[in-house]
Amino acid sequence: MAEFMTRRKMLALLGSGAALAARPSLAVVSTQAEAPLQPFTGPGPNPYWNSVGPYVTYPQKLPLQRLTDRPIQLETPRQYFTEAFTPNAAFFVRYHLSVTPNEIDLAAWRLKLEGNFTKPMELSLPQLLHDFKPVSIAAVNQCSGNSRSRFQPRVAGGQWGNGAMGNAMWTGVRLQDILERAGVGRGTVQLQFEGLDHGVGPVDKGSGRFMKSLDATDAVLGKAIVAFLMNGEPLPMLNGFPVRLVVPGKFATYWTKHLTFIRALTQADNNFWMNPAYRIPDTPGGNVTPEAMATGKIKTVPIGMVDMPVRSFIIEPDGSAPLIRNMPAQIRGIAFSGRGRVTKVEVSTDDGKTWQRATLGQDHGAYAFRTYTHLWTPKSAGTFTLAVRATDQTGSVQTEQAVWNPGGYLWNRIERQEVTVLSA
Ligand SMILES: Nc1nc2c(c(=O)[nH]1)N[C@H]1C(S)=C(S)[C@@H](COP(=O)(O)O)O[C@H]1N2
Ligand SMILES: [Mo]
Repeated sequence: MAEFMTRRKMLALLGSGAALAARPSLAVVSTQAEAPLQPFTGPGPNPYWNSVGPYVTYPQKLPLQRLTDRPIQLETPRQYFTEAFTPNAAFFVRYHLSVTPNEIDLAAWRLKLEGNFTKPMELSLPQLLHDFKPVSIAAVNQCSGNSRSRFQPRVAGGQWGNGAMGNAMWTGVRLQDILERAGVGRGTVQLQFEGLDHGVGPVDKGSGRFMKSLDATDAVLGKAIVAFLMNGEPLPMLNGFPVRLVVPGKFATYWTKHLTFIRALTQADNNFWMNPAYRIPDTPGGNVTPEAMATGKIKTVPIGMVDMPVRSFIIEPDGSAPLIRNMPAQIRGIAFSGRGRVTKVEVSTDDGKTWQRATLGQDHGAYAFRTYTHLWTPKSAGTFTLAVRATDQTGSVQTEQAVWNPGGYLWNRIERQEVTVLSA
């Protein structure tokens, strides 16, 4: 019977039995063309959670989803986000330049403090490890362009799904302790950070060195650390071995990997990676329209001027298997904010019409992932749309409002997951 139905459908599509016999493969093509393709990476009702690249395995890494290979950009698959701490081997990777270090001679390596310091100096790794008091902080490293593929209209740049983020326990030396030792000179307006990677960068932009700067007056400098451990282990090479800058609450673009140069600047940094790259409209929420942007009158500021907005994610269920009516299902995932700890996570099982408070997991500090769980027993069969929204300490709550800016930054709309419930 089933075979007959299929055959009849194919015959209808092809118009005649003779054509079917002659070219059987056409039937498959035609049937697929009948149903519109799901949008893989947004926008759309239920885009893939991750990007769509193939799984690739780099040294010290589990199979991750490749966005580009030069520069190396790898996304963390969804299943790793059920836990508060992202395993080092699963942590996403983002570079801008094609030449990245494969090995580092630790005996020769120095952290160089240059420019307007009263005592410019070079610190060896043993000095960093022994001369300063180590501190630890759990903090989320999230790419400014995380979830960029959701933007509508689409914007240029890596079409990340949601996996350009990760939380780790970072251990290292307070940046402030290092700066004090070198003595930040009078008239220093910014501190610039640079690693060991290089390359040509975007053609003709003078951008072959990835340099990022923070204002000398930015309070975040007091929270930043020069980290040599990630979840208690040396950093994977691709995540910045031997040391990287950790800037709690700020987007990852300031979290310089392979940190080797710290420069005290007496003039604001205007290199390509500060301007025009990584800038947001100086508007509420960094939001703007393509039309307004096209006027050329919108003022922009470095994305470092803002902290990461509150976000939350549904990790399970992921829609890959049906739920069963009257059987309890665990809805779980993570939430975080760069602006203050997550105070509330709410889950909806009716597409955002009503909300229930989820149970929060262990508090690992204001800058970490906070896990949540919510037990749901579907009472009927059918298709349901789950949604999740988080609130942070500042009272900021996720909304249905989709942000738009030309860089594809700051996405934090309420996330959804469609699930099917069967009647057992
Ligand atoms: N040296 C160096 N540091 C860097 C970058 C880079 O290209 N080079 N990219 C930044 C950006 S934009 C991101 S998203 C994070 C990614 O960190 P990860 O690769 O450890 O996940 O590194 C930041 N630090
Ligand atoms: Mo990034």
